[in-house]
Amino acid sequence: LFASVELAPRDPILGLTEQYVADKRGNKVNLGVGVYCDDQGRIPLLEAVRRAEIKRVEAAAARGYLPIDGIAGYNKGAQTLLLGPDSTLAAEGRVLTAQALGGTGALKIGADFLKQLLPDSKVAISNPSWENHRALFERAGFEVVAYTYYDAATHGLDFDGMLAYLRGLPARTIVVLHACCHNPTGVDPSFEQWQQIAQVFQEKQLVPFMDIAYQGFGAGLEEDAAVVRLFAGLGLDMLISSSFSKSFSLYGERVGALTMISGDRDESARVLSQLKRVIRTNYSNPPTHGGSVVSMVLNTPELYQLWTQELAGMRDRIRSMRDQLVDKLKAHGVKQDFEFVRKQRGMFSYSGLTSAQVDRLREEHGVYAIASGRICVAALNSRNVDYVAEAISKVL
Ligand code: PLP
Ligand code: TYF
Repeated sequence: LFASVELAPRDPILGLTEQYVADKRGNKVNLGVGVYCDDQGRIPLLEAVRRAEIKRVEAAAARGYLPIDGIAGYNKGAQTLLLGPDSTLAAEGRVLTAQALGGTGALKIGADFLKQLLPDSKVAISNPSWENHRALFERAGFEVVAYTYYDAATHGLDFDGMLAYLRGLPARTIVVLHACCHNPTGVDPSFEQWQQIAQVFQEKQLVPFMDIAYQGFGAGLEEDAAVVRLFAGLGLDMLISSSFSKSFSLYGERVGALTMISGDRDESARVLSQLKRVIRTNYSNPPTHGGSVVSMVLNTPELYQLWTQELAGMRDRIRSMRDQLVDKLKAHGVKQDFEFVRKQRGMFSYSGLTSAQVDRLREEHGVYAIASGRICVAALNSRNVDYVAEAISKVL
């Protein structure tokens, strides 16, 4: 039966972590995978999460099946993070949210839903984009193209190129947008640029599928949702996949959500009924624990307050690591300009290192980065940043 099965390639990012784990050197540093580590180099358990988990265990809650679309309070909380507490769209019943298995799960149920609705549409992702975007939408049956995005020469956005590409797409093309903290480049459009991008979506009737996996890691929870609110405010029907993996440091609990904004309450009810069908035939209903914990944090004022403080702490620590990396590169005699690293947002930086330099970093210094030159700034800490800067100075 399985004799003809071919060996599939490893996920380039998760595969690198396997290599890192097997590395016996004591000074190794994993800047590959997008995971936030604290200054001790550990994945933190947030205090807000810990308190919610204790409450949950003490309550000895039953573990029956959840509704197909998950926990109502979780969904409302996820929606409020995106649109704010006083959203008119939500009040009008035009917004639906379903708990999903991480941001990936949200993208996948969104993709499966869209394939039924728009079987002939293409999906456009940014060039470059998160490793899994292309594969996920192709698996769902779509042809995937890539829109102009990153400009290596400026370490910034090729905004004119992006607009021109989007303008050339046929109506109803599904366009995946990173709402903030672009993965892998760390380069986001400015709000003024987003306004122009939104205008193209209106004019050309493109379908926005926003991916927000790093809300709170850019400028702040509210600020990072500005693009979602901009598009929603213009009356664009859209899909949004949220991930709480990073913002709650709950990677393995698979906490995410799919939100869809439609024309009216009736449309929304029909869309939800079809989305539930997609979920039911995939995994029936989501798991209880992670969703309950996130829901408790989002809906308990003291825990919410604590969480936003902890999130701000993570955001500030990453910013400080960006500064320290740039300063230490200079201190190690690097003449190349790395100032762009300070401007990039979120966990990642497209460092401009070539794949040959990335190989040398790994082989000679035990510093792991993605072949594209992407480094996870959130894995730097006060103990390894100098070592990493020195290693980079040696391979440049
Ligand atoms: N989208 C982007 C842009 C990401 O970087 C990630 C990272 O994991 C995801 C989606 C997937 O999120 P999750 O880990 O919650 O599935
Ligand atoms: O880009 C990253 O590193 C994170 C983690 O298949 C990740 O988004 C990477 C690859 C993957 C799933 C998650």
